[in-house]
Amino acid sequence: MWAGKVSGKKSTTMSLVKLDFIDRVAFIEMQHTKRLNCLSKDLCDDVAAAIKTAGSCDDCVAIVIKAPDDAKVFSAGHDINELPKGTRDPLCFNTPMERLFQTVENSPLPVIAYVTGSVWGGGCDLCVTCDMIVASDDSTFAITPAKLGIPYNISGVMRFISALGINKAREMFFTAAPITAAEAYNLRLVNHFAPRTELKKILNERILDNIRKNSILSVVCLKRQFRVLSMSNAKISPEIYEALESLRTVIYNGADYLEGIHSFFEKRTPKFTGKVTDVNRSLF
Ligand code: YXS
Repeated sequence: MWAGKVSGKKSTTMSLVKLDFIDRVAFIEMQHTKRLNCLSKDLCDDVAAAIKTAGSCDDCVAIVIKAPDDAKVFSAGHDINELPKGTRDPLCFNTPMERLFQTVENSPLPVIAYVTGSVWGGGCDLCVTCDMIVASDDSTFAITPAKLGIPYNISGVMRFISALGINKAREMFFTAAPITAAEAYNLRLVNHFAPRTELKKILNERILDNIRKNSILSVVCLKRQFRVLSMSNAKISPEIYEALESLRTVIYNGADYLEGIHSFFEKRTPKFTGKVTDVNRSLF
């Protein structure tokens, strides 16, 4: 966990993240590449600390989260090693990955995902949580709970519905299949995509240079408005919320959840045995 303070605008390296300030923009590079930037507690905490540091610098106007420019994988998603082995909600409010998403949402500054390579599961949700995404044309995006028998959480599903529209969100969740950067652009999930050699130029010319010229007070106010308004139609009663959570409890206590995790590490195709009748129909 990095506890240092950024003095001036020099770059700073925490254990798994490098924080550079370039022309009033904070670049947070996830450097846990030997673990494919999977969102372990340590990586989530370091990225969140860097976001908070950037948000507390009086002349920073935007934050970019990135992997190394030559990364094959932007993020392999939640660290599967750290998923609870049943009986505990893997994606509840105060888990490190969810706390990272809350930090992105609550940062006063626009947070941009600069994606190079494939993005999986929680890594995809991190991008969707960001305010904008620019991606290399060889990037792909996949949300993967169904592949691992995981019950995704309500706020995460809401984010995808809000970003993609409900039918494409359903397709991504039900199939767990990656979509290309071009498809994500056509769905308006990705703001801009380009070959890796041109992506930094696009990021600066289409987004950062303009934000640098604008009033940061107005931008901060707009970010808060977008956050609140994008979730404003998510009205569910406490009873419905509790029914959905009961359904999730059945799933992460079920056989498929552990099978999904074990099969991943045993490098084999999962043999899911769950049946629709395992789910108490009265929950619907
Ligand atoms: O065998 P070793 O020890 O070298 O380790 C392998 C992988 O086990 C490991 N690794 C991971 N470890 C923990 N959590 C992960 N998410 C994870 N992903 C990979 O990294 C080492 C190298 O992986 P390998 O050999 O598969 O590399 P590759 O280049 O052949 O393939 C790269 C990927 C990313 C396509 C492949 O590693 C992969 O499919 N990873 C899992 C992607 C995924 O399904 N992520 C979802 C995690 S769960 C999550 O995010 C949410 C909770 S949810 O599922 O609900 O969305």
